[in-house]
Amino acid sequence: MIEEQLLQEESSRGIIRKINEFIRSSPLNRMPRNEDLRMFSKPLIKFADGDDPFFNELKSIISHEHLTPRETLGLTYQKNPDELPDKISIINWILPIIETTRRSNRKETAGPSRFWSHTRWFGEKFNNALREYVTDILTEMGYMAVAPALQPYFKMNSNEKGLYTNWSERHIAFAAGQGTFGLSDGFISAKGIAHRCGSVVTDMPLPVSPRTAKGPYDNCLFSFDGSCKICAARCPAGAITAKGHDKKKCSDYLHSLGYSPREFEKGYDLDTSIAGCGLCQTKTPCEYRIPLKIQRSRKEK
Ligand code: B12
Ligand code: SF4
Ligand code: SF4
Repeated sequence: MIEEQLLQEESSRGIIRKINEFIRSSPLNRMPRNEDLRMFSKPLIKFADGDDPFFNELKSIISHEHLTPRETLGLTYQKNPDELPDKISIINWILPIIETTRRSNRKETAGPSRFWSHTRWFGEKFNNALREYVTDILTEMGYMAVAPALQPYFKMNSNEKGLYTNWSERHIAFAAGQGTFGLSDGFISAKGIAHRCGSVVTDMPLPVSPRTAKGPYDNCLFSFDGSCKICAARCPAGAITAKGHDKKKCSDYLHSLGYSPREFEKGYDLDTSIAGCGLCQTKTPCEYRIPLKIQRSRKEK
């Protein structure tokens, strides 16, 4: 048993080392036209148990279509999920957005800064390259591995609340103990809410990271003591209220920014088809850390 644990620890250290190196050295993690800037800083990497009962709960929290990790491996390798190995793991990463980008977005009030928009577009291309890289290193070692977000069966649908997918990276991050949601719907990790995240499912046995949050909104000040709501005040679409985040309002606003000539008039050079926004993720107490008030109260306990 102890030997198995040591092996798992060693495997996890190897994976963490390789991901860190990829983030440091990949030319895809460079800000277009500002090559001296990396889009993301050192990641937070954690592991979830693929058979955590939480994944079945997601079928009611998100949709019955949301896949369990076992289902994704089964679909990819055309196997019955029950015939897969006993231990399934998930590797989850949080890619913190660099300070230069966050600072540039803090100044904005109507739409994203150019750096933020480029991080939305080119940063996600890098995130996809990382998904592929992690899948490749695992399969080269003889393990099964899949990045569900890159699969042909990855789907985006909508219901009365707005858009949703059958593989929600934020809920995977929650399962891996990376943090919790906030009033804005954004995911507040130890490095805050301004990040992008991703995951890979594998049969490589890995040590499960502990999930310390008691509730799904523990890292948000509004949930903590009813205060803050700064994200709501920052949102140009009026999509955030004490009741939460209106995905449809948010999504309509983002689409209105997508190709808006207004952006060009303002001197932006977006050259992307998706603008993003993220005003609710900058100039907030949760931007790059868990709000200090919450951190202090945890230390006192
Ligand atoms: C569809 C989508 C959108 C839609 C809808 C957003 C949404 N809230 O779902 C629109 C177009 C509006 C959108 C906007 C943005 N997005 Co978007 N989007 C996605 C996508 C593709 C799927 C999200 C999904 O499936 N949601 C499912 C629904 C059901 O979940 P939800 O709202 O997240 O979850 C709520 C409930 O489940 C609730 N809940 C209720 N009961 C319970 C019980 C428990 C136990 C738990 C845990 C939760 C829970 O908790 C959640 C919060 O309220 C993901 C990528 C991915 N594959 O995950 C990126 C993603 C969520 N987007 C991201 C980003 C960055 C953005 C933007 C900032 C745009 C930008 N880049 O500038 C904005 C921010 C909007 C916001 N305030 O959250 C990041 C999020 C990073 C973060 N820090 O949170 C993601 C993860 C992309 C990525 N790879 O990093 N997005
Ligand atoms: S800005 Fe305040 S209310 Fe909004 S998600 Fe962050 S901590 Fe929560
Ligand atoms: S909720 Fe949507 S529209 Fe509002 S600030 Fe956040 S990303 Fe922008």
